[in-house]
Amino acid sequence: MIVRSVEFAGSVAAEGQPPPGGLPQVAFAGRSNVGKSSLVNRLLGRPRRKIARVSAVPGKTQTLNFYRVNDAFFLVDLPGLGYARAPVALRSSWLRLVRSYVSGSTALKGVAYLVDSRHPPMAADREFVDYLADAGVPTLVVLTKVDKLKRRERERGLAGPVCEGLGVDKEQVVGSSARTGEGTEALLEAVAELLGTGS
Ligand SMILES: Nc1nc2c(ncn2[C@@H]2O[C@H](COP(=O)(O)OP(=O)(O)OP(=O)(O)O)[C@@H](O)[C@H]2O)c(=O)[nH]1
Ligand SMILES: [Mg+2]
Repeated sequence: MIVRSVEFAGSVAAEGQPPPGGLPQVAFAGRSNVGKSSLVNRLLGRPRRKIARVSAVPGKTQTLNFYRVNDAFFLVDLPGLGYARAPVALRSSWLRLVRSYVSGSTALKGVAYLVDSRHPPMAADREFVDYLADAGVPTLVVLTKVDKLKRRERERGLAGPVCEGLGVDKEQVVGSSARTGEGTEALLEAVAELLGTGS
C-alpha cells in the first residue's frame, strides 16, 4: 500500500461521540508508552515531521485520534491502556472510552494490538486481546521497538512467548521498529488486508 495523503481528521474524547466520518477504520491499541503514536507516524511516512504526538512521558495520547489516509480510510491512534501513574478514575475512563469505540463502531475493520518486544505480555494485554476476540474484531499483534533487541534475543524469537501469552497464532504477529522503519511494509500490507483492499 502506498500512502499518498494524510490529514488529521479529528478526535473523539467522550463515550458516544461519533467518529469524524464513516470511512473504514483500523485502530492502534496497547499499553501506554508501547509506541502506538510513533508507529502511526512511521506508517504514515512521518517519522520526522510527526503528525501523531509522541512523548517520553507515558499517557501522551488521551483521546482517540483519527488520521484520514488516501481519502479512503482512517488510522486511529488510541490512548494507552493501563497508564499506571494516571489516577484510577482516568485509567478506567480511557478503557471505557476505548471499549465503547470498539464495540460501537461498525466501520472498525481491525485492531493492531501493540506489545513491547522487550517484555512479555501482561494480564492486561491478554484481557484486551481476549476482549477483541469476543467482540469479533480481527486482531494483528505488533511487537514494537525491535531495534532495542540484541541479536541473540531476536534469534531466540519473541513471537513464541508472545503468542503463548496472548493466545494468538504466529501468523498474527509482526515485528516493527518506528525508529528504523523495520516492518513498515509488512504492517501496511496487513492494514490493507484488514481493510479488505490487500492484494
Ligand atoms: N527505540 C525505539 N523507541 C521507540 C520506538 N517507538 C516508540 N519509541 C519511544 O517510546 C516512547 C513512547 O512512544 P509513543 O509513540 O508516544 O507511545 P504511545 O504508545 O503512543 O504512548 P501513549 O500515547 O502514552 O499511550 C517515546 O519515547 C518513543 O520515542 C521504536 O520503535 N524504537
Ligand atoms: Mg500515543
